[in-house]
Amino acid sequence: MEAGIIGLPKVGKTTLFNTLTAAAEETAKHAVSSSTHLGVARVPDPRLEALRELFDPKKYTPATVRYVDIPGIEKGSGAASLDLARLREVDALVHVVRAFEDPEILHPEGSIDPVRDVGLVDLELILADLEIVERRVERLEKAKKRGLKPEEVQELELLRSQVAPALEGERPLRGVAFEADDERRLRGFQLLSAKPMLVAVNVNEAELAEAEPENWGLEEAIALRSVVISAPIEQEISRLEAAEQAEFLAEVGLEEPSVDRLVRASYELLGLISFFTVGTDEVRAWTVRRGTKAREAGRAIHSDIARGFIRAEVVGWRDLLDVGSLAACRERALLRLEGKEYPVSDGEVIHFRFNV
Ligand SMILES: Nc1nc2c(ncn2[C@@H]2O[C@H](COP(=O)(O)OP(=O)(O)O)[C@@H](O)[C@H]2O)c(=O)[nH]1
Ligand SMILES: [Mg+2]
Repeated sequence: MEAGIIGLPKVGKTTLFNTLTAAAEETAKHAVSSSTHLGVARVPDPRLEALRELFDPKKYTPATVRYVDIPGIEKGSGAASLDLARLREVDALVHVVRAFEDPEILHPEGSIDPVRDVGLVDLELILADLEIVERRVERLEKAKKRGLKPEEVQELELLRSQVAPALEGERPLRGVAFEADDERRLRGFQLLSAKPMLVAVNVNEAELAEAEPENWGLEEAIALRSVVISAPIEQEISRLEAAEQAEFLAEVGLEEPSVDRLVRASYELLGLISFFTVGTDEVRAWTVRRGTKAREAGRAIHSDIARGFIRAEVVGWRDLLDVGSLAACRERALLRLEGKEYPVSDGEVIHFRFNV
């Protein structure tokens, strides 16, 4: 999965990107960023870490999310300031909004107001979408002379009756409930305001422990999920050794790094879950959509597993840790045999039996 980090200039996007992907891109107060950065974040997962301790494997492979750090969006640009081509490809958007005060860093609007900023950036996405939709409608209208295919008729109807009105009313498409067929029709357009969005509210260090997204009324904004972070603090945390990290987290009143919550929230936003495979060779997390059946989950590992699928041996990660080995789980009937239609749950350890 790939998420694009967007927002107004100087809100902490690159600081967050650096933390997530252990990169070191420029974040000086007065630097102007104009390039797009790409990095990979390991999905932090205490469950997988615990399994690693148990198996002491040669190889450890957590799930990953790719993040793209896009230069700041300028108001009124219709997202022209965006690396649009790159942004269209991402599965989800992480919108960083500024809630921190810092007299040395000018806010383009002159004041701190996360809800307003969410609206500003949404508007740029909406305008970029509207341009695409209007162009498509125009083309289909022209093609009417030669006669439209049934599929084109439906597409035109969808764009005219639902998509354009929402965009013209300045409503992001992610808040519109489309029928499954219409959603499929729209997918090819890669519309920006239709992408799932997570808002990362970047607050001052001092507010981190108490801050709730509700404080800004963000939950009422359209179809959003939000998490509170303090980008510089997160960066500091990520540079500490594990023991120091725990101490520091306690000091700032956090149970875990906020970026961990952010990555998990991105997962949930996209309806993704992880299942694990374990052994002394490798302990590994695999990413699938929620509701994926056992045989398809096997395909994430290798097509042979799906082809020659016999059974999935399934146990919850907690049970496996409590009991200490797959063999012991089997003895205590904690290891279940499931067929190809079994819907995999988040955090299950699976051993596939297959035959090709
Ligand atoms: N005081 C304060 N400064 C921050 C915070 N987050 C980012 N900054 C600073 O804001 C400046 C711009 O950050 P950067 O990550 O480059 O923002 P970008 O333009 O959105 O990529 C940098 O000097 C950061 O150190 C924060 O939560 N509090
Ligand atoms: Mg930047």
